[in-house]
Amino acid sequence: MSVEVERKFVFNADTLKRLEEIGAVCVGQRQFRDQYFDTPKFDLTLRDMWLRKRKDCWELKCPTTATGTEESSEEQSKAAALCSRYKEITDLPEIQRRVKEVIKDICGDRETEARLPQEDESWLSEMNLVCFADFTTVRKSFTLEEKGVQIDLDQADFGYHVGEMEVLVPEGGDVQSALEKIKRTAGKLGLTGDQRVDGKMHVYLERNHPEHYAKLLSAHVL
Ligand code: V4E
Repeated sequence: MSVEVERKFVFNADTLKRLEEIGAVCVGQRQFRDQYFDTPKFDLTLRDMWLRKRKDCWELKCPTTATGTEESSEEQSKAAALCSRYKEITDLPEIQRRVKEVIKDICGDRETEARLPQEDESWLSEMNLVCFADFTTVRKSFTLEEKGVQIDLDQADFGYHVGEMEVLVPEGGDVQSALEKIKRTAGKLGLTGDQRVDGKMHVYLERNHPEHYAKLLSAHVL
């Protein structure tokens, strides 16, 4: 399990020029379809848990438990506020276990199989999970000299584009150093704004599922 620390940013034609100037290397372009799942009452996303299938792989993003020791100055806190941090779980039995924990809290201990073959998706209906978002993204990725920083420029098929810089921190690793890397990279790219930039899901839900979107806004998840 690792923690993803990332900052979203607005990009335009100048960003590509700037990336070249700061020595970013394009490591490729790929396309992927994302399908996100939740219960009809939004039990996962209202807990800021995001269950996704991408290219036949399952992933669950969950909030991290803040340690409270990471930001020691006001400047660091401001920089950190522009970043999101999520635990990324990719092991399917572990994903199923965590989702089951949530479902169990709501509907009691429903009988679900603990381990199911990856290709068998009956666990979704057993846990009352339905697909609420389905979209495709074209992603251009860049690496930088700054070790461990990846920059992605995403174009989603529903007409929204967004950039993100990301550092993956192994469990128990140094989140503060990841925040500093992101801050340095933002500086190199000339990102001056101090507003958080909406991710693809934010815009997707706002446009396609206003009821779900409104609930997540009220719960301060988005
Ligand atoms: C965590 C989260 C969602 C799941 C999708 O996360 P995101 O990193 O935006 O997607 P993507 O396609 O860039 O995934 P990657 O390829 O990096 O794994 S959807 C909404 N959230 C919460 C969230 C939030 N509250 N604020 C921000 C800025 N981002 C995400």
